[in-house]
Amino acid sequence: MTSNHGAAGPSLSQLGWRPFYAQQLTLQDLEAGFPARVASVHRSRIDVLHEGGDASVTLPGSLLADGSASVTVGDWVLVESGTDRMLRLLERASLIARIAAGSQHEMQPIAANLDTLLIVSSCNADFNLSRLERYLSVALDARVEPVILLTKADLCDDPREYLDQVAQVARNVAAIALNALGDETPKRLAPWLGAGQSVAFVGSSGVGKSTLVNTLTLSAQQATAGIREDDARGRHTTTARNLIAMPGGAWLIDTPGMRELKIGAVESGVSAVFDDVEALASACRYRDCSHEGDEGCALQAALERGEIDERRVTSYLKLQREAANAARTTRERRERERFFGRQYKAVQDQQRKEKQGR
Ligand SMILES: Nc1nc2c(ncn2[C@@H]2O[C@H](COP(=O)(O)OP(=O)(O)O)[C@@H](O)[C@H]2O)c(=O)[nH]1
Ligand SMILES: [Mg+2]
Ligand SMILES: [Zn+2]
Repeated sequence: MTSNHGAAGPSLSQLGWRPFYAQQLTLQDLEAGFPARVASVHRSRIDVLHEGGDASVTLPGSLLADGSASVTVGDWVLVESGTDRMLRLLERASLIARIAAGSQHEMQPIAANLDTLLIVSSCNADFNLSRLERYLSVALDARVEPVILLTKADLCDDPREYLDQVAQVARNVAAIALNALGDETPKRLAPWLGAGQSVAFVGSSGVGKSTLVNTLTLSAQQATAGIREDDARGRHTTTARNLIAMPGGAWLIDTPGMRELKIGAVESGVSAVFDDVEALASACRYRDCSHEGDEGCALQAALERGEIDERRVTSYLKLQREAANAARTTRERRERERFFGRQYKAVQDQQRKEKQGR
């Protein structure tokens, strides 16, 4: 990445700009403002990168009411020229969201416009197909390409055993066994780390995510683009960026939310990951078959014939249930909010009438 202090920043295409976003802007839009990519989100402001360098941008009031939750790292926004106010959020090519911490079941965007989700596991006790299926569901639901990285290949006898298992649950997904500390690692990941590509790492703690980032980053003598302290007027701005420039021109989205990814309403992702299971289940006698002892259950029959793995069916049912619960609680919350919104308005109307009547 270029310096933050010069007049010129990276080009739009280096920032990940695509025709998909350009199509959303009219000539008037481009006269009023310029596109910028969100590097970090604060309470009432966002830090962005754009062709001119970087900027601190004011969020519009409509977003503030939302706790600025609706803009997230990786987003493209239109920023007003001259005022540095955000005018508009552009439609996302992809979005990873999770259920927000706490009990409100609110969906919280975590990373927008990712191209690749690098799912990290190790060739050791961390290796767990059901966990991989969980991350795959998140990626496919978000319209992000998953790539599976199996670290610590140098510590195990035969990494192919792990790769073979992965191939059975993720037929069309790239999977690579590697040593996260290895010299050849940057080259092996290069296909997903080209200019303007946006990636994020997920995986349990200890599997080698930080090691991978270090290996990839140090390979080009690139320190982090995470901190800046500047401003001619002496205002101290320390900006912890969550959009980190990688050698080769890719962007790493690294947020706390990314590190503790919990599954949201990713039903279509679950369907995509388990298309083989769903194909079998479509032959169940009852459309609402629970696949847990119902009469005429095609999944149970396939299990008995040994045509499908019990672990995979169990994993499918579990993820499907979780995703459905997430969808239901989110829906209920929205309905509750609408209900209270109406109640509130009714009370206000009543009070106004009483005032006028007096
Ligand atoms: N030998 C070897 N050690 C690794 C590999 N990947 C990670 N480690 C080690 O595993 C430990 C945890 O890695 P870390 O990157 O902190 O995991 P994170 O929690 O996913 O960020 C560190 O001591 C790493 O050096 C690998 O591929 N080979
Ligand atoms: Mg780490
Ligand atoms: Zn069934």
